[in-house]
Amino acid sequence: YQPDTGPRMRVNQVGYLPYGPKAATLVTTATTAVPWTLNDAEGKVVRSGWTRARGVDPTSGQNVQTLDFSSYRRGGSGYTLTADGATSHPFPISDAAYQALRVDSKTFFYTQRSGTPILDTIAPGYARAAGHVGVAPNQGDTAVPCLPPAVFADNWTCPAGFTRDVTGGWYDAGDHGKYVVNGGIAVAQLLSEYERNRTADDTDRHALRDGTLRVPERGNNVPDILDEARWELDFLLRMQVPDGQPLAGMAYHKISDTTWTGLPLAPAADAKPRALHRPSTAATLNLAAAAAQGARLFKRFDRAFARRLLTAARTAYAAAEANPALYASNADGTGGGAYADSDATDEFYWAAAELYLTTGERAYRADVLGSPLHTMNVFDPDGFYWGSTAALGRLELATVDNELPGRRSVRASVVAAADALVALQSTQAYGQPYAPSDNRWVWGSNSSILNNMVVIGTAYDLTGRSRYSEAVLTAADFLFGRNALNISYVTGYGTVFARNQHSRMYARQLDPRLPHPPAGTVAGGPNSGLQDPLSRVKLAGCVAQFCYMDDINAYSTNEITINWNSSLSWVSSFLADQKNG
Ligand code: 9MR
Repeated sequence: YQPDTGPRMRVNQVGYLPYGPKAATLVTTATTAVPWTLNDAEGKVVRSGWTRARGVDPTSGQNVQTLDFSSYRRGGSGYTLTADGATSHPFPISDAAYQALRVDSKTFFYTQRSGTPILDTIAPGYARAAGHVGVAPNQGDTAVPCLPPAVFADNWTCPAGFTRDVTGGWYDAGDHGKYVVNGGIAVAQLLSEYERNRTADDTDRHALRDGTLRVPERGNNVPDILDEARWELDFLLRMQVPDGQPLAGMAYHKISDTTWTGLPLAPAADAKPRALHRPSTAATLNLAAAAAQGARLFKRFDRAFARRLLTAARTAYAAAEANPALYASNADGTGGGAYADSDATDEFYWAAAELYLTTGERAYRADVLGSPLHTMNVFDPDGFYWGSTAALGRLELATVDNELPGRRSVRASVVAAADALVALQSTQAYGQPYAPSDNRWVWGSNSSILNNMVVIGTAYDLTGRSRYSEAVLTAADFLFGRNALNISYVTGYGTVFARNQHSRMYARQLDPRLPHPPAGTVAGGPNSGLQDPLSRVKLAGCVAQFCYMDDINAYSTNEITINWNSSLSWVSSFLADQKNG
């Protein structure tokens, strides 16, 4: 399999900011510097210089050179870069480069909504019937039974005839499952984006406004991003085990079909039985963390809802303390993702942090301070994700006002992590702040990159130092085309972009009547693990960045998920705020 990687000059196809950093990467056989030119739309040379030889880049196996044209600041469209006989895709230089993405990256959540019809007036081209509202052929999610307990080694069971209404929420990804650990981190990231708009200096407060996004709740005097978040929070509340049931207060780990549904398949056409899965400590704490954060932020808009959230968060946290090691199993991955985890220390830390930030109570503060993670570096350079959530707690403790003793070192730990990432980034010829030491990129590597950008962006918010905002902008170049495959990983953005991501709804590749994913959808990205049958065959022997293909069946490299788009959402908001460089 030989991907068409287009011109050897690699740029950010979405564009550069007039006052931002501007770098590009050239794939070449030349081992010493070569001259480059920047050309305007008429082909006139407007700037020139010499490249810097970088040798063989391990993440691609290519011999590459880089160039920097940051000093050129005139806005316009149709610019190209030329060197060594290669001319890049055209790109703009514009303050507006990321404005639309900030909105599009969130429309994704609307079209992923379960339990409600998707309206063409809100998402043109994406209208569909409500999924899983108890209308045939659907069997859920209004009365979902528990999975037969035989799947688990322990004795968890539900009383005969027990069912639960778990309608709503977002479909997790390209499948029809809804998973609490992943829903928790995704909604938390949207909430953090909102909260950042209140706490950070350098934002235009976009997330604080009503009427900014494509959501049906527009005009209800609640910021639209909170409306979208509430869709998931309401679902998370339904996933809490009710009083009187075994493990009351815990959260069911997930609800999904009992066997995998095929592709393509609209949510409303899913005829398979669905089931609740045994509660887990991790799901319970993710619910506690997200609900505690939601309680803090919804207080000014809906006090009753905020109270419900806080009660749910407290109850969940207490239930997790009583059941601290009830883990989801890797064996439970039929019909839905396993999302298995065998350590909840990080989830405890994150949940305690949110409960402390919301309530200020001593018990939660003591749990934050007493966590073994509190004094550790929780920032893995491979990025945080659903299985490793301590960084979310640390970022919150650093940015949300609080009186935690030792707060300075909390903030310093974020800046130190960002410094390490910026240092790593500077060694990378493609400019991504991600380079696993074994050169094996993980499932969802684009979200590793995006979440590392969140850490660096937070350091900018804490310090105001432009080296951090510039590092985030440079990292964005990678996602939008300055990479080994010369592809923008975000649908609808750039000249050549991912559009055949694994999804049962947006399966245009399989059925021309269906749409591609909506603009603003990020693909999982290169995955050295080749964990699906197609990639295993087509990408055998691939080097890191080449372990990706834009094919709907390559689900381990090319899926869509709420937790990856939530990272994109936070980052796109940060990028859109950097209008002046
Ligand atoms: O995002 C998940 C990734 O971190 C795991 O390595 C992978 C394998 O367990 O699963 C990913 O999550 C998928 C889930 O299992 C099923 N729905 C789609 C998710 C995204 O690919």
